[in-house]
Amino acid sequence: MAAEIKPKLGGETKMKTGLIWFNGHTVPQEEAKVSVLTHAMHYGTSVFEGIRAYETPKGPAVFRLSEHVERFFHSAKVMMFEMPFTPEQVSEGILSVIRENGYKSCYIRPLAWMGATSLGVNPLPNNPAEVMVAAWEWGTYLGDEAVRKGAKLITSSWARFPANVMPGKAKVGGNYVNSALARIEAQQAGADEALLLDKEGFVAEGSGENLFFFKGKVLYAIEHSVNLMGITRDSVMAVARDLGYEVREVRATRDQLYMADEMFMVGTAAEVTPVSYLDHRAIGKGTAGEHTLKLRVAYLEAAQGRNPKYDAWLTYVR
Ligand code: PPE
Repeated sequence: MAAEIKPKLGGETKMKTGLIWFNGHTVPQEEAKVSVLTHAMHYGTSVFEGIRAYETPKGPAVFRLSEHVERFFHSAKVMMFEMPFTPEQVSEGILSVIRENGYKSCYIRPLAWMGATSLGVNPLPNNPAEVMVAAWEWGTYLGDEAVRKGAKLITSSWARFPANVMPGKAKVGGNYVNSALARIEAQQAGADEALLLDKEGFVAEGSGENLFFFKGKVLYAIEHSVNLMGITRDSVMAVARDLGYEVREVRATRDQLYMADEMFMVGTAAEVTPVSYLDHRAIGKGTAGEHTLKLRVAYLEAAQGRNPKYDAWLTYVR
């Protein structure tokens, strides 16, 4: 006799996100449900963003909202999604989720996906896309210890996909199967995060972060090539130049990273996270680097509205 299987309730999750902006309306999380025949669930046909809002002296503010919303619509364009909302409406949805949940600071996840109108690989019968915005309180991405002592990385056996295999500059759900495989491998190996190389063996990016390293006081940013054009990367390069660092964009090899004085990862979720070890080799002193920590402080000052110079990056939630 077959064992009794107790199905989990649809939409059951341990994550508490409060109110969600779901196709234009704010609803409780329990009501923001989709069909099991959702195209995106079968084929990864979704696009998303990761955005942070920070507590500032003038109330909560979203960091680089317009750049994130622009990338969201660009990702949708790559997938030929018809978006049923304008960028202004999605921006307003983002602000309303923060406002209505009463968050002081949070991580925001806009998602657009191909719905359940039809199955079969071609997604376009599912146009227009469906859209939601959720938000939750999220602390450090890789844990406080990784920020204090530096994260331990391993190079993944999974390569970052070439530009003619997947659209790496679009934040497409399906791309993250590659990230998830790398992240699982890192976790199983006892590391905090995975470094992915490109098909030629050059350094690409982390499973969810762009990479930088220091040689002396020169800051090297891993060039875009196949990587996501990170908004944090752009912000950190600007902040570093303002602090007087020389910044160069390079194509680097993994042994070049072993020889670096400092290394760190950046992303909306990861912010600026120092790296202490790569493939069991200490980077510099094997701890969080001094210039890295200086950049982390300056980046957070900008994001948290504590440096008026970067006020144009903030959208206040009113
Ligand atoms: N590369 C990848 C592959 C990536 O996913 C991110 C963001 C970045 C670089 C940095 O991009 P930006 O956030 O614009 O600076 N990763 C998001 C998803 C994290 C997750 O676990 O989910 C993020 O940081 O929000």
